[in-house]
Amino acid sequence: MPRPRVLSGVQPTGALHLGNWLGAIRNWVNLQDSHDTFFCVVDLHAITVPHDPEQLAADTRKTAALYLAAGIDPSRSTVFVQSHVPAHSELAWLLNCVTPLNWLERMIQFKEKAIKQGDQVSVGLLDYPVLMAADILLYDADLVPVGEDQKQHLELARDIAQQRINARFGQKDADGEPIPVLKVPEPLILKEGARVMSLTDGRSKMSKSDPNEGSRITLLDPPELITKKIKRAKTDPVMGLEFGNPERPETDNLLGLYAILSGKGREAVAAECAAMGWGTFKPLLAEAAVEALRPLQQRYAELSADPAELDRVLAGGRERAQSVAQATLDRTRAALGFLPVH
Ligand code: AQP
Repeated sequence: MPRPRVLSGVQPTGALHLGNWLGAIRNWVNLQDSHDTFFCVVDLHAITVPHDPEQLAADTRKTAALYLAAGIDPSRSTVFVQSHVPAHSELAWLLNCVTPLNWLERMIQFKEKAIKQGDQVSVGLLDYPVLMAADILLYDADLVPVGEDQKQHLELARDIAQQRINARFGQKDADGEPIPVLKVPEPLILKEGARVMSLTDGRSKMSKSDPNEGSRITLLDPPELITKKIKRAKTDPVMGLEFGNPERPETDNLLGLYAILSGKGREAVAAECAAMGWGTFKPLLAEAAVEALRPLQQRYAELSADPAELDRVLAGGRERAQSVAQATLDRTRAALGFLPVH
């Protein structure tokens, strides 16, 4: 039995933070044992908001290196840069032409991000979910790990594949059974999938694009900076620390981080911190964060010393990704009636 295939990626839109690690990349590491894993740096998505070219190039390398530093193993996973495989852009165009505009206009993430950009909002931002559909569908992914914020986009990818491509352009076999053009992926809801909130507002998620750097701990923050950010993190004046009180989102978030980063788990942490004040708790959390990130930061430093090694990994990943993607693109082109290339 082939192992189920999983595809995921992160945008190189800035420094990766604890949310990206605990909510995404750390879970990918475990999937490598049981799944056929494809992880890409989705740089084409990164230009759907205004960007700086030098920064994009630097962040793309950094993001790829952080995948490896976090434990993604190129001998078990296909690690590549999205724009190195042109089939992403080409399939996105084919899917664009069958996707109703109103499906995109109702995407929540588009509405949220578009409000921030006013008149400057690009067609690319509206089209983001179609490119994401192309990313997933190109690799015949069985499963896509999704957080709450990406569920709507995965649903759209499924609808495009099923209703707009397979139902319209799929053939039937001799028994009248449909032969799908594109594989319809399922969401992979990870039990351990942590949602990490901002250090300055426990009701909004930790995010690369938050203008306040104090709102996030990035994976390459040095120990002193981690300690300083945690010291300044928003808290509340209530004595004793507890999980799950909706009036205390910051407490829930910081305790949750401590439970994961210390490896102690929620039950032990709830007992340990029940009577604690912030002055005792924050240094503990800071130490747990510094220690949890230490091995990753060490591996990152080693990788940075050998840029050619990262280039080799990305070239190998591109080659494998390209061969899978091209087969899907050719199948889709043929189904839509494009003349084969001779
Ligand atoms: N705060 C978070 N908690 C848990 N998971 C998170 N992810 C992001 N923030 C958190 C997960 O990280 C993966 C990659 O995300 P992305 O870079 O594609 O875009 P994003 O979700 O929009 O991440 P950011 O950091 O908020 O970036 P910006 O600010 O650029 O939009 C996804 O699996 C996501 O769920």
